[in-house]
Amino acid sequence: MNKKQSFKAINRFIRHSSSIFIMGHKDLDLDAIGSALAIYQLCLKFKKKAYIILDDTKHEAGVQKILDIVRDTVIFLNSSKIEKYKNSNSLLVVVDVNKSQIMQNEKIFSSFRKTVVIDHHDLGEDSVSANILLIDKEISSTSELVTEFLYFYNYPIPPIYATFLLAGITLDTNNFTSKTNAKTHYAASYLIRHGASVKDVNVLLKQDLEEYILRQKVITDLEVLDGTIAFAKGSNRICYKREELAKIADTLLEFNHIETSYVMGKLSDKEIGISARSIGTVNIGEVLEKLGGGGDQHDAACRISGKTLKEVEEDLKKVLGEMK
Ligand SMILES: [Mn+2]
Repeated sequence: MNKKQSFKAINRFIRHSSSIFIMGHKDLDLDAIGSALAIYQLCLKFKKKAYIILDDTKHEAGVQKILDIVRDTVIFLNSSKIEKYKNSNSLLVVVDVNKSQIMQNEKIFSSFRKTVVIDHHDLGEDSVSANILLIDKEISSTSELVTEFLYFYNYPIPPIYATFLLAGITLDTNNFTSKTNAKTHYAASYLIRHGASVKDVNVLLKQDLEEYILRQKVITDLEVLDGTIAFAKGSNRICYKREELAKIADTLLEFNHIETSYVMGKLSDKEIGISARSIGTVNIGEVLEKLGGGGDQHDAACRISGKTLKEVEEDLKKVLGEMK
């Protein structure tokens, strides 16, 4: 199925379902919540019952702001409650993720008879098989993909939802500096024409000062390998969020000569995370695949259990050495 056919199939699917459940990945980010809410408001426009499945208990600052804004108009459901509202004609729309183990709830995907996945991450062996699988791994973000769907049909989008989608695109492109092409800017301009506020996007993207300081500390302890690879490692005493490691990796690409960045840190006492970014010259997805992770030439990550930070660092350096 090409993209247009997928758009049409998704449109038909939503219109012919009795109720629509929308779900993103664990640890929602602005791209996932922005896409989910845009689909949600479309379902309401079609006079459908719609729900957003939300199991996360803690939220990243920008996501929390959005949840506070929409709380009174959007129905969020914990996945333990969905059975009450679901029937055989209910549709599950998954956004910004295609692997069940990182969805808000790992188990419910298979309980739906009708499923759609809309995502910009590469498929892997453990990806789910949905009735409609709309994957565009060249596109910046799921928010851009959803925006494309909206303008394909010329569906109106309320300004506030346009702002959320623009925030998703802005986050995933690191302020339009990576994975951005003319279509990304077209999507952004479409959203701005529909009332998206760049000023409000900046508020949603404002960072937490303490987290910023924590990230700066990781960067001060940086190694540059072969003149182009930035390699940073968190403190052994601190646990980091995956998004924090990703943000540090993004930042490192802003410096002269740096083409690839690897940032590793403890996610918990049992788990080490690595986040990698590249300007596109190295397939970092392939590098991290060797350690059990995945991704593409811009964006990759992995999580490793049962090893120390030092051991993971050695493993990664060994892989990098072998791949030269
Ligand atoms: Mn995304």
